[in-house]
Amino acid sequence: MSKAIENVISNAIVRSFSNKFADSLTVDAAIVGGGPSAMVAARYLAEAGVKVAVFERKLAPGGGTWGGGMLFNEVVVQDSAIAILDKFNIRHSELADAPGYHTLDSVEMASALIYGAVHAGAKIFNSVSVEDIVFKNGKVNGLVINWTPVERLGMHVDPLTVIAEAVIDGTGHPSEIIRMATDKAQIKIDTATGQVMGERPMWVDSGEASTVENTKEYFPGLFACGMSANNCSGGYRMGPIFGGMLLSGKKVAEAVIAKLGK
Ligand code: 48F
Repeated sequence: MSKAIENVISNAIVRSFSNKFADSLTVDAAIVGGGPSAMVAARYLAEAGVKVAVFERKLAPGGGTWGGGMLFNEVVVQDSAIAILDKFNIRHSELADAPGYHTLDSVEMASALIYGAVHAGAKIFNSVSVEDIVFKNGKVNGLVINWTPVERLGMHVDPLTVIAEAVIDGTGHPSEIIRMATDKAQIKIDTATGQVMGERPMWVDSGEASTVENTKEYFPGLFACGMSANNCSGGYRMGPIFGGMLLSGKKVAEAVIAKLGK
């Protein structure tokens, strides 16, 4: 008797997903959050031959990209990050009255960043929340993960773990993973206070520069990029300009590649 097509479909999905998931339980780099800095990092890492998986709490990766500024779905990127937009084939147009600044469609940007990361070989697991870190022998060794619906419903279900040489906190404004490390593992991170310093109010050019400057390894095995890096080091916020996020993603990838000797 030939298999029912209903069975063929279900089997294919379960097998294919299980293979992908099982293979991603041990990676070189695990990224938490699927925002713009993370997507750029994932692509550069994958292209360098680094085995990389991204865990994103929401159903749709892309983080704060989709909504542009106040739901006006356009964002601004400055000249310094245009090469990254071009690499992802994201179209942009320079402002006639403010040379050096470009507008682009935020939906095109979000979807192109995600596609670029996956197509380069990064694995993205959506609707997965990181609820803890693996911390062994004074080093961050991986992530503790569970389904977001389990987290949201407060279900009493034990998580699974991912082992990684490098963990990248791309969780945006809250720096969730670095905070877990300082709170639960009681470590001091590489900031002026040893703790997460917290984001300051809006100052666009300062925030853009400090996001990139503060993208680094904060503790052995634990890196931060994007708004998470800015928040860790007490930088100013910058709103819907994304050059700093894109450059931060590239910078964290380079730091991880150097650390792993890839
Ligand atoms: O905040 P987010 O977009 O990351 P980003 O790369 O970019 C920031 C900009 O979008 C914007 C900005 C630009 O000027 O200020 O805010 O720093 O995306 C962070 C992603 O991380 C996910 C969250 O759902 C979001 O999509 N995330 C946060 N905590 C967790 C997580 C967690 N514990 N587990 C999994 N995903």
